[in-house]
Parts: sequence; C-alpha cells; structure tokens
Amino acid sequence: MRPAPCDTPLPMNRTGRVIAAHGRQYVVELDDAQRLTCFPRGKKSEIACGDWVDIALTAPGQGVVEAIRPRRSLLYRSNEMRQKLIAANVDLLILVVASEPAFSDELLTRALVAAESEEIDALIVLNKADLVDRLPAARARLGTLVGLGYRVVELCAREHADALRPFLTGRTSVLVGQSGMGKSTLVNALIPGAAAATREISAALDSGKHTTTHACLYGLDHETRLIDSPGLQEFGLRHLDRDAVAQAFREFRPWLGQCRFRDCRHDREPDCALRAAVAAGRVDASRLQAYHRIVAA
Ligand SMILES: Nc1nc2c(ncn2[C@@H]2O[C@H](COP(=O)(O)OP(=O)(O)OP(=O)(O)O)[C@@H](O)[C@H]2O)c(=O)[nH]1
Ligand SMILES: [Mg+2]
Ligand SMILES: [Zn+2]
Repeated sequence: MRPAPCDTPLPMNRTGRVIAAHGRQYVVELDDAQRLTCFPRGKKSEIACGDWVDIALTAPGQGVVEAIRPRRSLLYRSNEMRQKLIAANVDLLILVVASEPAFSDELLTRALVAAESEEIDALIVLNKADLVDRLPAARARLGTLVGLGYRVVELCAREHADALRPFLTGRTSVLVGQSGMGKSTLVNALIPGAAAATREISAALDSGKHTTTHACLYGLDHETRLIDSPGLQEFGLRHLDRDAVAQAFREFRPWLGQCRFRDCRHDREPDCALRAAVAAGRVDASRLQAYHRIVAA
C-alpha cells in the first residue's frame, strides 16, 4: 500500500536548552541560536532552566516540549507541599552573600547541602566588598565554612567580577542567594549586554522586593553558561532523608557508620561517633545543630 499523501508537514523535532523558565512558559535556545517560546505537553511541568529538551515545532517561533533529556544534576528545594526547581545541568553552585544586608547562615548551609547531595561543586561569593565597615563581620561568619574547605571569592560586583571568571570557564554555573545580594549585578559585570534587571531598575518600576522573577541562562561563551535565579528566603530540603542530609555535611562523612546503632540519629543515643567528634572538637557543634534543624523540618 502506498503511504497516504500528507498535506500538513509533520512537526520537526529539535533539541535545545531552556534558557528562561517563567511559570509554564519556557524560552528554548536551539543549536543555531534560534529562540523558541515553548509550553510543556500536559498540565504538570517539571522543566527547569538549564534543561536540555526535545521540542516539536508547532508554529514559527513556537514549540512544545516533548521530553526532558536526562539531567546530570538538578538543583531544587522542597517543602511539604511541592518542589521548586532552581536549575538543571549545573556544575557549579555560586552562593552569593554580601556584607550588607546581613545574610542567613541557615540558607547558606541548606543550599550547600542541596549542592553536595547532587554532587554539584560549590563556591561562595562575598559581594559588596566596597562596604568595608561590614566586611570583617561577614568574613567572620563564613569562617566555619572556609575551615571545611568551601572557597570564598570576595568581590565588588558594581566594579567588576573578574575574580570569578576562572571558576566559570567551560561549565554551567548558577547564582543562588537571598534577594539584594547582587546576583544580577554580577551577571551584568560578567556579561556585557546581559542587561539583567537589578534593584535600581525594579525600584524605578516599583515591582516589589524580588527584582529577578525567574531563572535565566546567559552565555559567556559557547561553553560557559551562567544562570541567574530569583532571590530565596528559605531553602526547604524535604526531599532529602536523614542519611542524605548527613552525607551532605562533608565533614561528617568519616564518622558516619561508626555509631553504635546503625540508625543513630546523632541525638541522644549512646556511643554516637558524631557527637563524640563534636565533643573532641573535630566537628563544629553549630554544624551538628544545623543538621538537626534540617532533619526536623
Ligand atoms: N555597594 C555595593 N552594592 C552592590 C554591589 N553589587 C550589587 N549591589 C547593589 O545591591 C542591590 C541588589 O542588587 P541585585 O543585583 O539586584 O541583587 P539580586 O541578588 O539580583 O536580587 P534579586 O534579584 O531580588 O534576588 C542593587 O542596588 C545593587 O546595585 C556591590 O558590589 N557593592
Ligand atoms: Mg536579581
Ligand atoms: Zn550517631
């Protein structure tokens, strides 16, 4: 039998990367730099900025996301209600804090746990180094994390962010942090022409507290990508079980599995290796407390 003649061309399938995610609408960039506005097929969308997706072209400049390609990493947070995707296929999490306004240690710790659990490399940026009065206090608050081997880059994004460039090359990085820390200012410092909206602009538009409203991926060069994300107030980790959280505290690892009870909660159990390590000064007590807060929430 001869195939039936076909008047309507079959939709052409292409692969691209999600460079912006706002609600259920995505901007997907194809290999040839063409950009499409895309919607997910079906109601539920679990697509993140940074995802590689298969697209069916539906109209000029438009498409439907048919499938999400397997991810090498997914950074997300979750509460009892739902999970919130931050970015996919990232190699480096850049936690942006500033000398002013004061940053949350809890948020920082939780974001690092999320990165460790996905085996995403992490780096802390201490921005607004020009506010010298506030700098020593901010540095001091990062002391514990520095002691654990987390790297801190100090810079003033309003001037330039060149100190960050060596960490970015050839990878996809995501900027995460509270609102007002200077993430979008960093994007503009690194990528001329990015024109990421910063607080100055949102003040003019009176658009409220968070300036960046959705995740957006920018290119430094063909291999180097940087994702800006909206400011966070909390970082829920409901998706991680106790063991996963404990593993994500990198200095706990030598002690895990050494407690008397295999299901030790590192709380009041006798012969807890982790509490013994705290008592011996080998693990910081504040980190064990942070662990308990995370598993309790
Ligand atoms: N003094 C000083 N101010 C800075 C620096 N970097 C950014 N800022 C200011 O900090 C404010 C917030 O900057 P944004 O880049 O909008 O912050 P953000 O982290 O992107 O905020 P959200 O998008 O709301 O999450 C703006 O007024 C910036 O000009 C810096 O290095 N020094
Ligand atoms: Mg921003
Ligand atoms: Zn224990």
